[in-house]
Amino acid sequence: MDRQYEPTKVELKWQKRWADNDTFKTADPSDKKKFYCLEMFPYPSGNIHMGHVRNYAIGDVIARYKRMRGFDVLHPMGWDAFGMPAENAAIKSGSHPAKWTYQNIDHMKVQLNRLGLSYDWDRECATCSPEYYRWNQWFFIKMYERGIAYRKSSFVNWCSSCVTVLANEQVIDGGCWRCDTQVVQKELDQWFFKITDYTEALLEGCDTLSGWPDHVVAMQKNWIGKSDGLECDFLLDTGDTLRIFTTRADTLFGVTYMALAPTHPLADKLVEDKAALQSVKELYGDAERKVGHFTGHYATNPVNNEKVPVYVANFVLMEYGTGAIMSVPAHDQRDFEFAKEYGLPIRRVILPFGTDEKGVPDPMTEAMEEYGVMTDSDKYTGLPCAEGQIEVAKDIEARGLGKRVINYKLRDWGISRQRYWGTPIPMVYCDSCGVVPVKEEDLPVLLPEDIKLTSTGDSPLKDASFTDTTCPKCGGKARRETDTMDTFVDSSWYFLRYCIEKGEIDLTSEESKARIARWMPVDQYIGGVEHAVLHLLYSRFFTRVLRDLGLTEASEPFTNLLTQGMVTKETYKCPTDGWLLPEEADDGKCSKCGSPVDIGRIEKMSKSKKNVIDPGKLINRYGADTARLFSLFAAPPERDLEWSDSGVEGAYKFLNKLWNIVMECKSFTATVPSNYLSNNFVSIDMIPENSLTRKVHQTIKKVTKDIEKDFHFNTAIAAMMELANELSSYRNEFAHKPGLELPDPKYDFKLIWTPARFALETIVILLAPFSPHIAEELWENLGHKQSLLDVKWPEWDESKAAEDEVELVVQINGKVRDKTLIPAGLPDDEIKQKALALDKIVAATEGKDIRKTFVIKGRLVNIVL
Ligand code: ANZ
Ligand code: ZN
Repeated sequence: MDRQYEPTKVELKWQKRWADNDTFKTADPSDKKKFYCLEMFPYPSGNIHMGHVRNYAIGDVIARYKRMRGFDVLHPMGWDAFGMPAENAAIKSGSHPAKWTYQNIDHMKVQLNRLGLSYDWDRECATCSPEYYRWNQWFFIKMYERGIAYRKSSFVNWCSSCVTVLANEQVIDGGCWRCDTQVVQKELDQWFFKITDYTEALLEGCDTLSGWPDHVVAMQKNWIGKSDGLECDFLLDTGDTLRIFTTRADTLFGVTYMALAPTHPLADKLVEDKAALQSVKELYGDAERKVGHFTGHYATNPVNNEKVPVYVANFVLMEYGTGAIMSVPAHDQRDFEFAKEYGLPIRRVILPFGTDEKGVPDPMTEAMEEYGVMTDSDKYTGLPCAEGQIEVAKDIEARGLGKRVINYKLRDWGISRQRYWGTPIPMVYCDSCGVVPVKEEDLPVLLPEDIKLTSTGDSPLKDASFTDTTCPKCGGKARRETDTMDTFVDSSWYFLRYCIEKGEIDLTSEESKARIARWMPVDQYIGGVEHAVLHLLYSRFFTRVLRDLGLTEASEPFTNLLTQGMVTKETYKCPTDGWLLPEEADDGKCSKCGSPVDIGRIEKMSKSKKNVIDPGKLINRYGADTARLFSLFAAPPERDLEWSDSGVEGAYKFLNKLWNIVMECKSFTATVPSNYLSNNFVSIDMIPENSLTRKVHQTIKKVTKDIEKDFHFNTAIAAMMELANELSSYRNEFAHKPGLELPDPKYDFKLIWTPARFALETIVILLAPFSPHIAEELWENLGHKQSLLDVKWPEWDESKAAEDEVELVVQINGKVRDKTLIPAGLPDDEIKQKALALDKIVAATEGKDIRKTFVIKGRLVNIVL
C-alpha cells in the first residue's frame, strides 16, 4: 500500500476482507469463555447520528478487546423497528410503514458497516418482522394464561393529535413528548402486564446490580418507590369511613383538611356539583396545576377529634395508596400549595432538630418536609419523627382504626396502543365465549399489509378485513382485538433473540434453550441514560417472566451496564430568529437580521438546535477510524462529549503520524526478531531493554488497566499517543542524521531496532479495538497474515515497566526547594533521608524545628517547619 494514509481506501479494503472472511461470526457452540457485548439497538429512523457513533464505537472497542483477550464474543445488532415515526412518515409520503422501515434499515446498515463495527449480522433481527413479533404474541398468551396479562378499564394519558395513549414519562409539562399537544385523560379498556407481581423481586434484584452505575440503580428503586406507612380511618359526617395512606403518621396532629382523588368511589357521593367534579377530573394528575373542590363534608381526626374539611383534589391519585390523603400543609409541599390556593390553615407539628418555636420562620413560606421533633402533638410531643411515627401507628392499630402497610409506586404496565405499526395483540372477542386467546398454532396474527393510513389516525386495524374472524373456542363469529403492543415489549427481550441465528426460530426448543443458557446474561450492556428507567425495568421484568416460563435461567438480563453521556456541541442563537447554523452566525451577527448572536451554549446535538454533525460527512473527510478515535478520546464514556473540530484533527494527525512511522520503519525492522510474529514466537526476554521497551511495557499496562477499569478509553488513547511520540524521537535519535535516513549504521542494529520493532507492533495491536482498519493495514504491512482480532492481547512485565529512576521533588511548607533523581521504588523512610540530606534542604532547615515530613507516592517530600 501507498506511503500516504488514505483512510477510505484502507477502510473499504478491510471491511470487505472482514465480510469475505466472516471475521465477526460468533463462535457458537464452543467451549471457550463467553462474553456477550450488547449495545441498545436503534430505531431505524433513516440515518445514524453522532450519538449512535459514540454508543457503537464504545461497544465495538469492548467486543474487539474481549475477543483479543480470548473470549468467544457475541456482538449482535438489530432494529427496534415498530413505532410511530414510520406511521407518520408513511402518512406523509403515501408509502407503507414497512417499506419506509426496511429502506431505512438497509441504509443504516450500510452506515454502521462503514464504521467497521464488528457485528455478527447472522443474528440480526427487526422487531417488525413476523418471525420476531410472533414471540411477543406467544409471550402475551402465556402471560394471559398465568394472569400476568389482563384487561381493565382505566384512565390514560391521551394525545388527540397522535391519537394514542402515552406513558407518564411521555408526558412532558402536560404535553405530548412528540408533538406538545395538551394531554387529556380518557377512559379506555386497556391491556396490562402485571409487573406488580414482581415488585419485590425487582427491588431485591437491585441489590445484585453491582455492575450498574449507582444512579441508575437508584432510579430503578425510586421508580418502584417502596414506602412504609400507615393506613388510617377517618370518620365522615355521612357515616362513611375514609381510609387514607400516609408515610408520616407523626404529622397526624397537623392535619387541616382531607383530599380524595376525583375518581375515588366516595367522590361521586360526597360532591353535589358534578360539573365541578368533572373539571377536577379533567386535570387529574396534572403536575403543574393543583386544583380541587370542597365536598361540603367534614371528617374527624382520630387523634384529636377535630373536624376538618374534605376536598377532592387533582393531585391525589387513585392508583396509589388508598386514593385518599390526610393533608398536612406544614410538612408536605403539595398540601402546602393547595392550602395556600384554597385559604386553608397551616399547622406546624414538627420542629427542626435543635430549635425551639421561636427559631423557625412564621408564617411558613414553604412546607418543612425534613424530619425533626414532634410538637403540639399531645403525649407524643418531644419525640423524634422516626420514633413518633411508630408510636402513633401502633396506637392507631391498637384502636382498630388502621394498619401499617407497605406501598409501591410501581403500577402495572399498560401495553395497549391504538396504532397500526406494532404487534397485534392476539386476542379475540366472541359474543358467547367472551375474551379468547388466539390458538398458538395460528400465530403469528399478521399485521395486514394492504391498508390505508389516514392522518385522522383511526387505526386501519379497525377495518372489517382484519377484525372479522372466528372464535378459537366455539368457531362462531368473533372480532379481533385491534390494539397493538407498546414497542417497549419488543425491546424487553431482543437480547434473548440474538442468542440464536436469524430466521424462524422456536424459542421453546431444547436447542434454543441451550443457546440462551450459553449466552445469557448480557455481560456488558451499553446505551443512553434516557432508557435508565423503563426499558431496563421492563427488560428485568420480562427476563423474570421468561425465566418462569422456562426459557432462560437468568433473572437479571444485564450484568454490567454502561450509560454513555450525550454528544454536545456549541450552538448559535439569535434573539429574533432562534437557533442558527454556524455559517449563519459569522462574526457574531445573525445573517438574517444582523442582531448580535448568543454564541457558545453547549447543547445536546439536535436538528432543532442546528448543532448536529453528520457522521457521514465526518467519515468521508477523515475516515471511520478517526471518527471512532475522536469519539472515544474526547471524554470518558459516561460523561458528555463535546464536539470539537480540533479534537477530530488531533485524532486524524495521530493516525497519520503512526502510519508514517510504521511505513518508514517497517522494512529495516523486519529483519529483527519480533515478539508477535507468530504469537510469542520470540520470548519477550530476548528484547534488549532500554527506555523505549520500558515505555512499551508501561503503555500496555496503562491501556489494559484503563480499559478494564470503567472503560476509560480517553486516557488509554492518550497513553498510546505518548508511546507514538517516544517512538518517533527514538527513531530520530538513531537515524543517520542529514535527511533522517534510517537507520544509522554506526549503531548495533539488533540492539537498537529490536525495541523499535517491539514498540511498533505493540502500539498497532493496542490500537486495534479503537481504530481497527488502520491497525489491520499496518499489521499487514509489518508482515503479519493473521487478523488482529485473532492476535492475543499483549501482556506487560511489571519489572520491565518499572522506572529505574524517578524525579523526587522536595518542598518546604508547600514550596518547591529542590529536585533530584532517586532509584524508583525506595521505601518512604529512605526517601525522607535522601531529601533531608540535600544541600539546599540542609541549608534551609538549619537551626529550625522540623515538625513533620510527608512522603507522597514516592515522588514528593513535603517538609513542614
Ligand atoms: C400525610 C403527610 C404528611 C404526608 C407529611 C407526607 C408528608 P411516598 O413517600 O412517595 O410513598 N399520598 C398518599 N397517597 C397518595 C395518593 N393516592 N396520591 C397522592 N399523594 C398521596 O408518599 C406518601 C405520601 O404521599 C403520603 O404521606 C401522603 O401524604 C401522600 F408531612 O400523608 B403523606
Ligand atoms: Zn366463542
